[in-house]
Amino acid sequence: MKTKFRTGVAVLGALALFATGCGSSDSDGGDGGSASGDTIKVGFAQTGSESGWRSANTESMKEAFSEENGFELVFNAADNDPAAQISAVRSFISQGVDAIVIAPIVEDGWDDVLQEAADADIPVILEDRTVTSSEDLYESWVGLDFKKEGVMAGEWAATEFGSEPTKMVVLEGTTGSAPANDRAEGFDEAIAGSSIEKIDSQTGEFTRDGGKTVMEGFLQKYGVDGIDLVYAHNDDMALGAIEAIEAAGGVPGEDIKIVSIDAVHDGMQALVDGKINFIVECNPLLGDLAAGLVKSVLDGETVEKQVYVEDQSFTQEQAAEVIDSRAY
Ligand code: GZL
Repeated sequence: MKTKFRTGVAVLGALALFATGCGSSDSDGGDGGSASGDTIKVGFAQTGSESGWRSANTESMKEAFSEENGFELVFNAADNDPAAQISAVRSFISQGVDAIVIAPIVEDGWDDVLQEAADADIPVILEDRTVTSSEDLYESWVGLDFKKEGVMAGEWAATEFGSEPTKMVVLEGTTGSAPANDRAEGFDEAIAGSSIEKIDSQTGEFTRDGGKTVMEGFLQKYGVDGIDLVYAHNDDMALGAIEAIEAAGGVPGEDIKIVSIDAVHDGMQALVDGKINFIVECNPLLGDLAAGLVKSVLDGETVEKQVYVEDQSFTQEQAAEVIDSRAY
């Protein structure tokens, strides 16, 4: 049964502070290890390095799980390979780490290794993406509401195109990942009843090259004139689509409008430049919240099962106002 994160605690203030660098690690990351003051050894299983978002997330996690904050971090990036990521978690268990943090590449297939961590009495915190395993198998999850992000993107599209017949192609995120599944679900719900027709949909694996290759295929199949809208599950794929559209002689943002998710700097710059038309943010700066959860769990404190961060969205004008002051 898929666990949907509709309860839990929404934190905007704490993250907003950290996002602007005004926060202090003392309130979440903490100075020094657990209450006992010992260094905390944490295994962090990251997805890989597939996008600008992922780079910002990794940087945030490494800054929060620093030696000065009382941690010894064992870091693994699984190059978007779910089997390799599970092997990394098993390695953390055999190393006897104090806690494990996972950004799960895909939602399924986690029951066995999470049970092995529980049997070894090693608490697991999920950051960013979610899993379909029972929530009894992890202490807490901190991240974003991907379905809501999809709804926000779809509502913009439905408003932008109204009752005008619109042919849309979708650049999907990693197959089987929570953001890909939930962003699709939310967007489809939001455009229900509109005149937007999804004529094609394919994964670009959240990468710029993947988005470019898939968009090149769509353009060969439908032509610039046969596509009105691109819904990209992340900015990196949208940026790849921009390259493909321009190479085909089209004008991105005009001949073919683009709506995307993440709001990383390169995506926001393309929005300012009018090559993307609307972006929903997905804040990657989760490190301090994840570090705070690890310390709370190890100190025997009760933590929320879901801690999710509110999203915002940007038009071209709004992006121009904030792009120079953003933390990523
Ligand atoms: C979302 C995150 C997604 C981003 C992509 O929280 O898991 O993975 O949207 C990233 O850019 O690759």
